[in-house]
Amino acid sequence: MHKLPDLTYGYGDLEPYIDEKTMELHHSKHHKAYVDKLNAAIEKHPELEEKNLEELLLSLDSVPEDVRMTIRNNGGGHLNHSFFWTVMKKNGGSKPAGTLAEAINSSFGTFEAFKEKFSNEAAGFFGSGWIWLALDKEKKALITGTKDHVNPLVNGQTPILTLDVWEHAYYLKYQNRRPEYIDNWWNVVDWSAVQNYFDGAKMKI
Ligand code: MN3
Repeated sequence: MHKLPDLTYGYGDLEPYIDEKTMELHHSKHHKAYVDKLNAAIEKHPELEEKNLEELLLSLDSVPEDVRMTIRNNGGGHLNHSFFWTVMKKNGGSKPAGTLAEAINSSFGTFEAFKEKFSNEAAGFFGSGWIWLALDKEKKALITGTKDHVNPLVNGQTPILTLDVWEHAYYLKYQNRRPEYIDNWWNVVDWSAVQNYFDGAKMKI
């Protein structure tokens, strides 16, 4: 059984940048629904219980067709949200240091240039999806966007930071002002968590 992970901070701890009500709905309703639907799909095919979430999403071709889209969408939703919660914290923000800062500078020039490019990709992304800072196989940092709940792992990239740009992530507080949500979100990024992912830490799920 897949489980909704606890947050390591309170729903109100990301205020005023991400409001308490949005966090509560996003975690306890949206994310929980993905977990519940994923579990319901797996119950129909108990042999799928042996695979962890990443394995399932990386081998969708071998998942029975009647639950393939359900597992793709809800398994992806579970994986991406579980990751998203871990790259934010109360009193986050500031900027990366050390090897992570070097990788960002190497790919984008400066941290400010990286932030601007990431923000522009996030603001301009059409529809529902995610914007990622990810590493390619040579550990070079890149920015990529994925539709729906696709995770860059399926493209051979390792995610180290993400931003949810589905409307449910910001609409209550920001309505159609997605760029304002993005600008404020930088204040809750947990760069030490991003550094850990850069160093090869695996998310526990
Ligand atoms: Mn979401």
